[in-house]
Amino acid sequence: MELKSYLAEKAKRVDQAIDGFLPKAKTKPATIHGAMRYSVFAGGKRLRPIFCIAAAEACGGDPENALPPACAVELMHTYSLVHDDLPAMDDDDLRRGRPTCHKVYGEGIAVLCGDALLTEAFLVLAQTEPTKRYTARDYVSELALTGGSRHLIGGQVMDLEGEGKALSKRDLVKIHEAKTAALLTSSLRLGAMTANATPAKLDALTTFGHALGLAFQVIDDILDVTQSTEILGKTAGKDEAVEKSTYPSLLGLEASRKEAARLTKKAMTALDSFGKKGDRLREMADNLLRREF
Ligand code: GRG
Repeated sequence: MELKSYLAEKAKRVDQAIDGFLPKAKTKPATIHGAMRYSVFAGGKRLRPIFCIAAAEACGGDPENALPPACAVELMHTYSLVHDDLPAMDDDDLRRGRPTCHKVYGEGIAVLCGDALLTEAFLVLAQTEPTKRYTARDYVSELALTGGSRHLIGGQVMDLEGEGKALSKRDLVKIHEAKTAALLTSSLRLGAMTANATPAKLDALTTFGHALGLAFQVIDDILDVTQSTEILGKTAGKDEAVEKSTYPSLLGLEASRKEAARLTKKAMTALDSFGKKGDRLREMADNLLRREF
């Protein structure tokens, strides 16, 4: 199947499953369920759930068994975006091209909406079938470790505390590991766990997810520089009011491009043990880094 059709088909299946898991919009109190659905069904790419499903397939598993963790990682991702957009954090008015949750529902409901999505993520994750090697304890530990203060939240703290300061490359890498690479890696690992993957396969996916997540961020930073200089008369947005350390600002553009290439190669090499079964993951990584996904 062509990648484009594969992505569209999997995104549709994930959306159907999330729709089935979430309380209906009219379930009382309707405001919170409306806000949760507004935030989740806002046109996200479903990158993490599709990587979760593709990892299950690469390990010989049934994609349907990977649906609960696939939905759980998307719910956790959406919670992080809703909270990240709040006035106390990034104070953004738009997300995925639409008014942010707090702009539509108010700050109090947006805080609760994020909390509810995070809680729901674990309720959904609990529906994952155990395999010979992995039980509910393994699934929950995987996602909780990533979502907690050691990774996702820790990364947000480092980001908040680093605002207006010149960060080292080491600090920048730590932030991207925590904010981007960790959840991508757990998505892959959870999918593989539903396929009863060997620990060696989980290790390979950890290396792949980590390198891919970092490469994604380096490329994001490079595009920020190269694309913004092309836009004439661009007015500074809220993000630009606070000077942020980026790969190009720390290493320069050329070294950043080399770093992106090094990380991309590392990600691809990590898939060697999958042989042809890793082709879909390779294709997705390639498209993600070219920003065609
Ligand atoms: C715990 C409040 C809190 C925040 C955690 C994830 C995060 C930290 C903040 C979100 C902001 C951000 C830019 C994170 C980097 C991760 C990233 C690349 C997010 C965008 O993900 P996409 O491109 O978005 O998959 P869509 O909209 O397609 O789902």
